[in-house]
Amino acid sequence: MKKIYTLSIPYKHPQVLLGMKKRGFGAGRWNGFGGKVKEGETIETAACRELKEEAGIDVKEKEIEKVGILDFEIRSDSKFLEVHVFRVHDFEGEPVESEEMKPQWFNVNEAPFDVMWLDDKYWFPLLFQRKKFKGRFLFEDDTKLLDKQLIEVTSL
Ligand code: CJF
Repeated sequence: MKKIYTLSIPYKHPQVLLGMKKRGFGAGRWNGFGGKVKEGETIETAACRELKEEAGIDVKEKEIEKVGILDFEIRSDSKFLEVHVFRVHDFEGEPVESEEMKPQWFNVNEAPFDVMWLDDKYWFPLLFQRKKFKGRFLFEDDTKLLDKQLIEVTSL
């Protein structure tokens, strides 16, 4: 079963806001903010909800821009994920730590790729080049990337 996820990354040049995931899937890694899209929710509504829940910030739907769609297969546990990536242009409130995430600003050139999902180093730089992308990543498990495809697209 394929599940749909959001992943939102606030970007105020030259910095991005990431969160250290404290529990659950991806714990111990820096990532954008996101999670599963629930029934009856649009992907955009889910993205804004997760930004509030995980980072404590208020984001309007007009302030998020879809920049990528990533398909993942994790073979070891037959997991399939479709992740919709959003760049967040503006928000209200100060980022606060939640039970899920500890937020921190990073310079775009100093993203902690060693402590992020293995796919991130490939598509993350496109976020800051005003590019849109589609990708497919095949993982054996959390720590082993077997295959990758990444293309730039004009529309998603
Ligand atoms: N950056 C990133 N976020 C993911 C997943 C991922 N790689 C796949 C697990 C192998 N890379 N998210 C999935 C869960 O929801 C948030 C984003």
